[in-house]
Amino acid sequence: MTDEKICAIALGSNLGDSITILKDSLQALDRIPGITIQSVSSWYQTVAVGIPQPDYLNGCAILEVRQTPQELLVLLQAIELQFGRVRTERWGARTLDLDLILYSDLILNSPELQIPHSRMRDRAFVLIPLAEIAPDAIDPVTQKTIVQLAKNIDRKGVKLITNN
Ligand code: PH2
Ligand code: MG
Ligand code: MG
Repeated sequence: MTDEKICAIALGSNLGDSITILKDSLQALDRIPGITIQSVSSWYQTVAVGIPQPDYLNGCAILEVRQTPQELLVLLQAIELQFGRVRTERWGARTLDLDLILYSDLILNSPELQIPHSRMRDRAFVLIPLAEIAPDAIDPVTQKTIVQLAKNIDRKGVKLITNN
């Protein structure tokens, strides 16, 4: 464990009762010692990027954590499994996807974990919810804020479903 760090995660689901799964997974995260949820975005219905599959529900959350990025990755994967995630094809439909997007100002490129998330800058379904709750967070790679990154993104296919 380290000192407390602020990080951002992206949540997604396109199988099962997605809204319940997403909300329950946040509760499960908040119950873990060393993790405190600071804020949660609205939920968005988003057209699937990549292979054809049902629309997703996506959102983002800001966490305060004592865990290292590697410890956090293990915990996020355990919660994915707890909510019925089955790993079949890459980018395929899933009950729950929890991706670590930002971890303080860390840049990490290891085989199992890339921070910031390598595709976050192209993904409206990450940037739009993240811009709601962390507009001024800085991407340590480009030094741009989330709002600046979100400005250039195509918003088509991302529809607001629920405000929190
Ligand atoms: N996740 C993927 C692949 N494609 N598309 C949307 N709209 N939302 C996602 O969360 C998503 C996706 C793989 O993680
Ligand atoms: Mg993932
Ligand atoms: Mg993902």
